[in-house]
Amino acid sequence: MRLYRTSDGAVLEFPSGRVLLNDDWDTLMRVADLRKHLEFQAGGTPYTKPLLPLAPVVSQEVWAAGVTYLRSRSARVEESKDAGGGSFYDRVYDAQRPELFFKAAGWRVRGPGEEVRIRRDARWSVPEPEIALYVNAHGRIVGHTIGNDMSSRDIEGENPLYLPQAKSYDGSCSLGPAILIGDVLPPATTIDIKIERGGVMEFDGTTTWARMRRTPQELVEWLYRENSFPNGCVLLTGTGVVPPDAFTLAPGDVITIDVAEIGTLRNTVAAS
Ligand code: DO4
Ligand code: MG
Repeated sequence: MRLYRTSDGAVLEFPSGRVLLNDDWDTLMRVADLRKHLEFQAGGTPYTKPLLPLAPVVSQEVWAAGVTYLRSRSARVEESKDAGGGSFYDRVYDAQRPELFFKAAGWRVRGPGEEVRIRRDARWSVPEPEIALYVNAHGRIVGHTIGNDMSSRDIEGENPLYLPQAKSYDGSCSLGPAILIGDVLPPATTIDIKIERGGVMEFDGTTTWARMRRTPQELVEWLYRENSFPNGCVLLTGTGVVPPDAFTLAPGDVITIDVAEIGTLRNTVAAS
């Protein structure tokens, strides 16, 4: 089952078709057993309009985990070595406590087809294709979607204390197109990213969910230790794909992230 947020309301997709739900988004995110709740909706009002998904988030906070893949660790060590930050990334990769940071309020998140942004004061910007967990108020994983954790690598690399500015700004996060309902994603799931400029492929990369060093439950457990989320939250799980150091995003670039089980999240980089 896939759950979409649309301007008509929440739309649930079964292999047999789509239905429009009566519950509003935040109510759904508060349901204790979302899968069971949704399974009973199959006989609801059919939804036959073309699907135009919005960002699948309303009042949920978006958090993110970092340095959960070897590729992210090596990229970060390299970008911050002149600032003496390299060892932080090495250490957090192996440490028991993961890196967790606040990424965006729900209203700041862009959906499929919307523009994402690079900071005007950044020289080196990249997308980060990630699996995002939907976690309910009880700390239970209820689904997965695709996330793009847009990042300014020069700002992050200059000083690790600049991380919030490198990570959180208008247009720095996109999510979608749908929540794949369920608590587990198969380890073999692949996360593919393509970046096109003027119709030409600039970068193409892939990783698998199995390459993440930590378990999703472990990340959730740390996040929920001292935080409560009455309407649930979204947790980006880190990137395993980083373009080569010579690459930076430019306005007009088209970023396409594919996870076959979930769908395609495509965004264009805004002009400014
Ligand atoms: O520590 C910097 C951020 C790491 C991150 O966002 C990632 O690994 O995905
Ligand atoms: Mg990231």
